[in-house]
Amino acid sequence: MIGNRTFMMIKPSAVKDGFEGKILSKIQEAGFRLVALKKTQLTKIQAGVFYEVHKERPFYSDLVEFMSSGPIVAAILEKPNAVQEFRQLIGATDPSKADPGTIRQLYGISVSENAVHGSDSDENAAIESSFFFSGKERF
Ligand code: 3AN
Repeated sequence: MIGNRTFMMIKPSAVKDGFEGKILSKIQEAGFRLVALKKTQLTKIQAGVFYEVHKERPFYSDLVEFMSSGPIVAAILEKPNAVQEFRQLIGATDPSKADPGTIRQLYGISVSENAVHGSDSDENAAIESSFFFSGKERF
């Protein structure tokens, strides 16, 4: 069964640049409903746990450093086939390779500072959502 929820984060660089409103409005215009939303800052330990799957990759420590460097905006989004639909809306990991009009093409700076994170599977969407939100914070 295809899930209808995904998890996303607006990364510290895009928050610093003040793109939260523009990005959220693009997400809503694309038909996603906001189930949960918060602005918070990850500690290094939390960022390390969140990106644990990338532990062996050479960019892991820079990624943890960057993701804990400033506030982020986290959200749970709802739409049929949410994971795939959202990844299409954000575009390729490298903003210079992302399709025109995608969030990463519009607001990304580099492969690491690529504006947003989007879950890559229904399973990870559930794990990542629970990392940030309790049941009482979902509507
Ligand atoms: P995506 O976020 O598109 O699913 P992943 O899962 O391959 O991409 O990578 C997770 C995060 O790690 C990316 N969002 C990006 O910020 C960072 N990342 C991926 N590849 C690189 C790289 N070669 N150099 C620096 N950061 C990277």
